[in-house]
Amino acid sequence: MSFSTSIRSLLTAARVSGVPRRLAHRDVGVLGVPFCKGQPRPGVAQAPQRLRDYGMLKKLETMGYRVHDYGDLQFQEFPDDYPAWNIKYPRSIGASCKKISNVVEEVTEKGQVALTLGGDHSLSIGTVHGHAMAEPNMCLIWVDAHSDINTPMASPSGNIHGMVLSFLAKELQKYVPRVPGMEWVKPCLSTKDIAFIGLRDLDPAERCIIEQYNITCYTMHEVDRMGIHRVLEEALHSVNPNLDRPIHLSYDIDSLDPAVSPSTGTPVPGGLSIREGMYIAEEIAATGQLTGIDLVEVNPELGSKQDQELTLFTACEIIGACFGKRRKGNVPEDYVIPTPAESMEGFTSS
Ligand SMILES: [Mn+2]
Repeated sequence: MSFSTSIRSLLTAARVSGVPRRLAHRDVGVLGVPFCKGQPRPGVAQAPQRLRDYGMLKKLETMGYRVHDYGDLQFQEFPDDYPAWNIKYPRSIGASCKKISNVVEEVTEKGQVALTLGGDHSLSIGTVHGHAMAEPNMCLIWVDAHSDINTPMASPSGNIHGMVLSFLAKELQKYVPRVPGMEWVKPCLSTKDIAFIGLRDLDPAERCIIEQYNITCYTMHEVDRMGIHRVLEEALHSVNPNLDRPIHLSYDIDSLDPAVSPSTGTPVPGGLSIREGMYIAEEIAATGQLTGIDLVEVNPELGSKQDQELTLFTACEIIGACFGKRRKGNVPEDYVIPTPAESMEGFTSS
């Protein structure tokens, strides 16, 4: 049986049976991370509260989940957090990510799906680390316009949100200096456990790393050439061929086209359509293995009011799909089509 036949039949079975293993617990642990120091633009720290106000967690409750909201994490201030090499705010980000890692590990061990609302993408050093501590066999799907795998020495900007994966991948440690604040990070992933989808803006070192370490990578070029369904089949096959590994989905809102998610710090044209973005979430949800989700880089203070609303709307649609909301419709387990006779019960004629 060829790989595509086997992964295709596994995916078909998953789509039909529908009830995700971990999602069957119906418990979601939500963590707000109002953090923005991994990149230069203020506003991204307001996203967790704005997403709550927009109704994201209510939506999950309506879908039948028990939502445990752990609120927004509070972070220690480091007044003298000067750069190490060119890396900006290493101590603040290091201490925050350590805290995030501990919370995500705890939430995962409780059997809850950890949903982390950012904040900028630097927080994923913490979420991926914590998830991997609880689920060592985990794999990672990184949906983003950028690959965020720059090494500190190669990064042109010094912003940690573009270096996340170099801190986490075991094979890349020879490129990573000792950074104050980051000493606690245990590289917990192999480059072969990572799959990228949606990339379209890569620095030279990032492209080199992806090629040298043969990292599974579907840029927008491959999405255009192959179609999103084949991209998902192949991406899942390469990191999770038997669909038996826990999945961490790190969803950067800038993976989507700025037409549907304009309020983000580093928008890049030519991104995923909302349909492709939803398809990715639906397919990964259907595997039943999705146990950790990050939603990052929503910046509700950028753009017009309409841009901001649209970005929040898009984010809520994507997260709904991650938790099993299907465009073909969802039927609750004990649902019965109502008949006129039953519908009359409760009405009294006077
Ligand atoms: Mn990113």
